[in-house]
Amino acid sequence: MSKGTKQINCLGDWLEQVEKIGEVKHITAPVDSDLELGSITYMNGKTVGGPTLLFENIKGYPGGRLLFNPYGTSLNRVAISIREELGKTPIEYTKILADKMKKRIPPKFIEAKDAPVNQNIDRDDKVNVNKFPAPTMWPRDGGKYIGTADSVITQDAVSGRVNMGTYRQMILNDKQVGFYASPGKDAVLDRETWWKQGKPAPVAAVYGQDPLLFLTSATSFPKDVSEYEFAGGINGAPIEVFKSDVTGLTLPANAEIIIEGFSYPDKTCEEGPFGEFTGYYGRPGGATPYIDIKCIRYRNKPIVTSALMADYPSNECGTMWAMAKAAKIWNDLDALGVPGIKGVWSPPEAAGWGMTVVSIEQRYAGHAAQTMALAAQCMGGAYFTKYVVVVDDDVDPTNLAEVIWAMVTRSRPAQSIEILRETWSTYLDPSLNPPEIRPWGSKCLINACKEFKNLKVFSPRNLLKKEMYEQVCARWAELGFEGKPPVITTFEPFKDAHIG
Ligand SMILES: Cc1cc2nc3c(=O)[nH]c(=O)nc-3n(C[C@H](O)[C@H](O)[C@H](O)COP(=O)(O)O)c2cc1C
Ligand SMILES: [Mn+2]
Repeated sequence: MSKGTKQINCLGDWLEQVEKIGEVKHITAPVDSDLELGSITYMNGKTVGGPTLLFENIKGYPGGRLLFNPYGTSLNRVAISIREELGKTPIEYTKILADKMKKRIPPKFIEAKDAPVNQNIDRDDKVNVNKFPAPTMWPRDGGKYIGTADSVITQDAVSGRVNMGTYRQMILNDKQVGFYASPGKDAVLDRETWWKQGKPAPVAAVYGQDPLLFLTSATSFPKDVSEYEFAGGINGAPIEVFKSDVTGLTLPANAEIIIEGFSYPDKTCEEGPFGEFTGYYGRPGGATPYIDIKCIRYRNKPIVTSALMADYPSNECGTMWAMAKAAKIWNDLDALGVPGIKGVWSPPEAAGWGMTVVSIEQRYAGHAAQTMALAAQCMGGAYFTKYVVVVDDDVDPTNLAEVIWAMVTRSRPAQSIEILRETWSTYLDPSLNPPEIRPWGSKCLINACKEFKNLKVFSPRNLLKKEMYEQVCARWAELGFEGKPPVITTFEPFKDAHIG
C-alpha cells in the first residue's frame, strides 16, 4: 500500500476508497430482487468502466444491502483491491499483480470473539439464509442466488490445506443452499477427501468479503497452497482469520456474512439452471451437492456481494478475472523458464477466460510455438480457454484491435494454428453438444508472430520516424487538434531510413 492510503481490511474499507473516486452508485429507490436488480446491473454494465451498484432498498428485505458487480470493467477498482495507485496500464497492473502473487504471507489467527463477522451468530434452529437479499438474475434461473461474488472455504481432509474458491450457491430453503463446482476444481477435490473417509465435508461460504479475497478465490493457484497466503502476499500483511467452533475451518474475521455447515456425498439437490459467465445458461439443472447450514455469522447491517454473469461488458467475470488469470499465466511461464515474455492478457471481451494473448520478444526458433503451448496448458491458463494467441512485442496484448491485426497480417492459418483436444473445460460451455460430451474441451493455438525463420524477409511495418512524431506532437495544438496527441511507442528502426 502506498504512503498516505489507509490499509484495506474489509469490504467497508474498500468501498470507502472506491467512493472517493466516484465509482459507487447508491441506489435508494425500491428495487425487486426478482429480475429487477439483475436487469439494472446488466444495463449499468453496458458503460465500460461504469460504477459498482450498492442497492440499499430491496423490496422484502428491510435494511438489507447488496453490492452488485464490485469490479465490472473498472481497472481502478482492481487497482484498489491489489493495493495500488491509480493511473497505470492494464499490462503494468498485470505485471505488478504477478509479482505480488509470488509473495506468500500466512494468515493471522485472532480470537473468534474479536472478529467483526461474529457480531451476530445464528445457530441451528435460528439459521435462516433467506433473511439476506439474494437476486434471481435471469428469467430462466432455477432460483435465488445468494452466492456468486463469494469465497467458498473448504479443506483437504488429509493435508489440512485450506482452500478458497468462488462457487455459486442457489437458495433451496432457509437452511440449505446448493454447492455447484466444476470437475477438477479444488472445492470438488477437497470435499471428496472427506467423503472418502466417510465423513461429511465442512464448508463455509463468505458473502461480502474484502474484494481482494474475491480475486484470489477466483484465481487458479497451486492446489497445495492456501489462497489465504496469496491474499496476504498481495495485501502486504496477513489476512485476519479465526478458527470456527462449528466446522473447524479457517474463516476471514472481517467478512460481512459467513454461512457454514456440511456437505454430503449422497445428498444432492436440483440446482440451476443459472445464466453463466459465458452469457448463456449453463447445463440444464442437475443433481448437485448442497450445504446443510449449521451457523450464520454476520456483521450488523451486512452487505451481500453479488456477481452478474452476462455477455461483455456487463459480466462480473470481467477485468478482475481477466487480469488475475493473466498474472497467474505470466508467473507460470516465468516459473517454466520461458524467456522474453513482454505481456500476458486475457481479454474480458472473451467471456473473461475464453482467450489468452501473450506477447513475446522472439529469441529462437520454436520460441513462439513453445510459448503458446505452455500458456494453453499451464495451471493458470488451462481451464476453459479456447483460443491462445502469441504476438510479437510490438503488439499490445490488451488492445484487441492490434491483436486481430497481427493475426491477419502475420499468421498463416495452414502453418500457424495448432489444435489441442480433450482439454480441461466445463459443463458450462454452450458449444459442447450434445451436452453428454461435456466437460471435455479443445483449444486453438494461433502463432500470430512474424515467422521466425523468415524474419529477415518479413515486410517492414509502416512506422513513423520518431523525430517526425515528436515534431507533430509539438505542433499538435498549432495544427488545430484538441487534447493530447496519441501515444505511439514503436517507430521506424532505421535512423537513416530513406523516405520518398
Ligand atoms: C464470479 C465468479 C463465479 C464463479 N462461479 C463458479 C462456480 O459456480 N463453479 C465453479 O466451478 N467455478 C466458478 N468460478 C470459477 C472458480 O472460482 C475459479 O476457477 C477458481 O480458480 C476456483 O478455485 P479453486 O480451484 O482454488 O477452488 C467462478 C468465478 C467467478 C469470478
Ligand atoms: Mn485453490
